[in-house]
Amino acid sequence: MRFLAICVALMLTACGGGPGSGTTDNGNIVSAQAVINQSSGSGTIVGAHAVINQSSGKRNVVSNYAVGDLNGDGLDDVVIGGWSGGTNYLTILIQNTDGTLSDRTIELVGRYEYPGSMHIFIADFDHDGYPDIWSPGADDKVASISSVMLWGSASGKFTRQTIDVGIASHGGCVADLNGDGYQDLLIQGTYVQNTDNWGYYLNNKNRAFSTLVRNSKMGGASACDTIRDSATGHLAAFQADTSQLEGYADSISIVDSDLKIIKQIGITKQDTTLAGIVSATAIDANGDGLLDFVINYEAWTPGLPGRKEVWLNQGNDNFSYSYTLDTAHNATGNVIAFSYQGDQYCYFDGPNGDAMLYKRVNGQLVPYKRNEILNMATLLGGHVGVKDWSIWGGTVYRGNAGLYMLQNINEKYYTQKL
Ligand SMILES: [Ca+2]
Ligand SMILES: [Ca+2]
Ligand SMILES: [Ca+2]
Ligand SMILES: [Ca+2]
Repeated sequence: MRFLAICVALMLTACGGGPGSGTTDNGNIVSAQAVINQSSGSGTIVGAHAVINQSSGKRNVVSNYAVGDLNGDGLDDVVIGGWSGGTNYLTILIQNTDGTLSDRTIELVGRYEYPGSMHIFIADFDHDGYPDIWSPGADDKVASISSVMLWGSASGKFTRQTIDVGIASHGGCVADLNGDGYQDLLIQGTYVQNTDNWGYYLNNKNRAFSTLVRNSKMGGASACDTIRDSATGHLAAFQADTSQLEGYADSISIVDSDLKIIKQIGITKQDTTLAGIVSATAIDANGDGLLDFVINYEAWTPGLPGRKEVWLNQGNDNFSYSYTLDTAHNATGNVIAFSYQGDQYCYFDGPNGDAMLYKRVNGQLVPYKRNEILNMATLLGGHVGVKDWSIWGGTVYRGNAGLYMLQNINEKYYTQKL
C-alpha cells in the first residue's frame, strides 16, 4: 500500500503524455507500427506489437495480472485488474495463434469498469470445465470495493456475480483448503467496521461459498500462497503484510487436513529497514521436488529497492530462509510462477525497468533475459531506470513459439516474443 501511495503521487506529477501518444520526450515516433518487424516465416510475429483492439485510458494505478488459458486453446491469456482509488478497470486479453494479444473485454465481460482489486485469480471454481475469474475486493461494501466472480461459459463469455459480505479482502489467495478438489478463497485479515477479519470461504460447489470462517491462523494476506505436502497432506500457508493486526505476524502456518494448526513459522526479516512483504508465490526453487516460497519485500523509503528472498521447504513441515535473490530492484505485489517445457520460472513485476524474470538453472533461480525485457521497453519509448513511470510493468505468458512479454509502455500495452 505504501507503494501505491507513491505511485499515486507520482502519477499526478510525472506521468504525463496521453494514452497511446506513442511519442518519446525527444519527439521520436515509436508507435507500434514503427517497431513491428516482418513475419518470421513461421507465422510468428517478431518485434513488438501493440495489443490489438486495446482501449485507451484503462490503466489502473496499481495493476495486477493473472495469466491462464481462458478459452481452452492451450495458449495463455491475460487478465489485468487493479485499483486506482476511483474507477477501476478489468481487461481481458485473449492470445492469438501468432502470440499477439487481443483485447476482448467488451465482448466477453461487457464493460471495463469493475470495483477494483489488489489481486486477480483464474481457476475453475465451479468445475464446469470453464475457467472463472475471481477478484477479491479490498473492502466489500465498506469502501464500495466489492469482490467479483466472473463465471466462465462455453461461449467464452463471463457472467458477473458481485459478492458483498462486508469483509475486507484486500489480500487473498486461492487454495483447496479442505481437499475436496474445489478451490476455496482465503482473504486477508484487516480491521474493518470495528472487527478484525481474517479467514476463508469454503467452496460449497454449485457456485456457492460458505460464510466467512474466521480463523486467525489461516487466512489470506497481501502476500499469500499455499503449498500442499504430498506426503503428509499438510498445508503450508504463507501469510504476510498483515502487520496492522494486533498479535499477528508474518508467518507460514502449517495445518492438517482438518485445518487445525500444527505450527507457525515466523518470517524473520533479514534487513529490518524493509517494510512489508508484498508478494509471495510457490515454486520449486532448488529442484528437489518440494515447492518453496519466493517472496518480495518493499522498502520503507520511496524509490529504494526492496528485497526478494527464497524460503526453502525442507519437508516435514519445515521452511527456512535460504538466500536473497535481489536487493537492487523494486517490485509490486505481482509475482507469478510457471513452468514451460520442463523449466521453472518466476516473474516479479516492477515499474521503471525493475521487473525481473528468473529461471531455475542448476537448482538456483537466476535472472533470465533481462536485457530482452529492457530492450523491448526502450525501443517503445520507455526510460529504463528513470522513475517517470513510462515503463509501468506487465507480465510474461506462454504461447505457441515460446515465452512472450506483455509490457505497458507510455500507457499502452505491447507484446513481444521473449
Ligand atoms: Ca487461451
Ligand atoms: Ca467454471
Ligand atoms: Ca475445497
Ligand atoms: Ca524445493
